[in-house]
Amino acid sequence: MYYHSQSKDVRCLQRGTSNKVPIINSIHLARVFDSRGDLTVEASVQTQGGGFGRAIAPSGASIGEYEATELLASDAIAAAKKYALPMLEGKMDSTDQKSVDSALRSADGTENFSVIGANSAVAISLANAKAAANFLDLPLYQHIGVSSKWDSFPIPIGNVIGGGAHATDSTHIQEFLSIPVGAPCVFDAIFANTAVHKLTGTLLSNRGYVRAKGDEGGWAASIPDEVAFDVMSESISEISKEVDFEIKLGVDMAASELYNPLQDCYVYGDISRSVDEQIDYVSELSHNYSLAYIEDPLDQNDFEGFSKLTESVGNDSLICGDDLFATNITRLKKGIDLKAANTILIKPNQIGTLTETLDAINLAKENGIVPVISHRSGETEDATISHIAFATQAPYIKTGVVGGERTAKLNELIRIELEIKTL
Ligand code: 2PG
Ligand code: MG
Repeated sequence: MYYHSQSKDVRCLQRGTSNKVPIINSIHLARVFDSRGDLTVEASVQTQGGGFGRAIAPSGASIGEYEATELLASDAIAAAKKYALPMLEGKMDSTDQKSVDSALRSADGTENFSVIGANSAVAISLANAKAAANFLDLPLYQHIGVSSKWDSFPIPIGNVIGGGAHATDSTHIQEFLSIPVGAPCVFDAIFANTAVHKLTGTLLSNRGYVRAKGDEGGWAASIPDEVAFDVMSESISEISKEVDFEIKLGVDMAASELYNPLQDCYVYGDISRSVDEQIDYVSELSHNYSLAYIEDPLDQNDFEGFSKLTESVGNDSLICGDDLFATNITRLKKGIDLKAANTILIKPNQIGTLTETLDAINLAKENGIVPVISHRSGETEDATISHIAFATQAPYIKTGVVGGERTAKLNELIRIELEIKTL
């Protein structure tokens, strides 16, 4: 989505004026709580010359097989203190993010961060970027920005009804998403998502369903998936009229969670679908509900099935690989070769460093794959992904609708949008 106002080049803004090299002075790691009440890793990085940055690792519930390893917070902290901190403190220039991230890689020594934990790695990596930005006196999105123009904004994709691994006794499909594709600005887009969320709650109540909330703040109710589609279609069309721009429907099927490898089928309670039936079912959903976005419609190992589906409905719907790609460029390259998807979900903690997160976004863009920057179901007040989304001019960000840990990102998007308009 693009702003109508003329773009302005802000890269010419004077970076930090200090001559000092912001060597990392100290990294403090602490256990803090996430939105599920689970412990996670917080990193605070202090540099010479006064740079300070803090970041917190998020945590998934529907965790893909190919994600970097999340360790127990206490183990991740102990291992990072032992192996990573000695390679960083007093040695690395925080403005050289690539070197900091490759030091994290060498300190760990594995492909999946199984020694220091992706939770320690991502917290340190993101906190370092924030410390460098702080030293340079730049907002984070400008420090990591690969664009010379700030003329577009990411459309927030909002979780309105949630089930699967995020809520018991709710839908089989994990997320029913509101996507305000026609919104003229971030603020209006967020407003539309909140209105859809409210109206959906009311419609569920009116139909006599008891509502709870899932991990990401989406409504959880004991309803068949078809009812969720129905209610969402109604609220999206109603709110579309009210706000006077188009809102589309999307889903995260999180199909790796539905897949039964022993029987090679997808299980929705009493209904079970073969792989071909699943592809047909998803194609029908795409047509029946004009789905703008379908995430993980098939199991994380089924590149072939993804290719078939993308061939069949890829012109109408964004077919997004989350567990399929795990923000990993090796898997993304395979997906590009096989034309498995036209969209990739980007979660920094799936890969462990900011550099590799940006590499995945760049590779996607170079190959016409749409990057969607994403939160996790277990979140905190950390709003780094809002900066990554603006920095990379990603067209979408998936970060929920309600709940403090979700509004932390949404409100940060609003702040960035306001700032960009004054540049
Ligand atoms: C997903 C995410 C975020 P989790 O599947 O896309 O919505 O959930 O963090 O549990 O993997
Ligand atoms: Mg997903």
